[in-house]
Amino acid sequence: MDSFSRIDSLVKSWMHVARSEIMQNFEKEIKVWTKSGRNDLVTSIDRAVENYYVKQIQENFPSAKVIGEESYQKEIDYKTSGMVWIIDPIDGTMNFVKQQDHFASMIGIYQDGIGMRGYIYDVMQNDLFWGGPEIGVFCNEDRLQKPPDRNLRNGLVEISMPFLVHNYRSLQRVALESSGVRIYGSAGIQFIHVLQGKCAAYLSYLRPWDFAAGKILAQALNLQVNTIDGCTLDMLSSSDVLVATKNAQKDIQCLVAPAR
Ligand code: 2AM
Ligand code: CA
Ligand code: CA
Ligand code: CA
Repeated sequence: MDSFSRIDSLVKSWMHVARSEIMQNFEKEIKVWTKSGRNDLVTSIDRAVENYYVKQIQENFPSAKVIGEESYQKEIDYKTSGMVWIIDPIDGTMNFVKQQDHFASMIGIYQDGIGMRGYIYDVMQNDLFWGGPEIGVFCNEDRLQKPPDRNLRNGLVEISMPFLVHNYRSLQRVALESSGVRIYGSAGIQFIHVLQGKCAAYLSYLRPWDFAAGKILAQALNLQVNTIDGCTLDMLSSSDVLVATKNAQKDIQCLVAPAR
């Protein structure tokens, strides 16, 4: 098993290279394609950053398995044993295209199903959040303190647009009970807000690469990361996800309607 301090310096250097590539490409024309629908985008930069990470991982860790959003193939029989890297090259692609802001690059590393390292890079703020269970969480070189255990009434919540407009499991009740709702359109950026204590909870339907890194970082700060009902997330399955302080999780679970 490689020492994780070596892995940390490698991953940070790759993410810094990816950031430079992204920043340089703002000057050029970025190709954009739709995937499942008009709001589900992928760009030439998503693909280039993912290919770059995969190449680096394969060169440095030839036995590791790699799952990336843009190269994910359903038919591959992924196993959680050994070292598994889960990549979201650009999280918040719509923001990347429309705003050139509020997007993140994310990598999560699991060893035999246990989260070892998460990295979420807020590219435009140049803030790299990284860490894991043994070392805690850092923003660049500064250690993050555990956020206050706010209850729902005293905290902002971030709820994905589909959940809120469709009132999924009566989540509008949660919105009304909270201090207010914010929606940013990037799971990575919204994980960061919970890590920093800027909001008490984040609720969304997420795929493995959307939560792989954030789950590791949030749990290292005593935050709760589960399904809305409090079940453990399967690292290879999509699911509804609640990231929250312990108090906000309790409050939210009292308000949500049973799953149908
Ligand atoms: P993405 O940009 O990497 O696709 C808001 O859209 C957030 O939800 C983003 O973090 C986005 O990640 C994620 N997301 C998950 N599934 C999505 C989908 N089908 N369409 C758009 N965004 C999705
Ligand atoms: Ca996407
Ligand atoms: Ca994503
Ligand atoms: Ca993505």
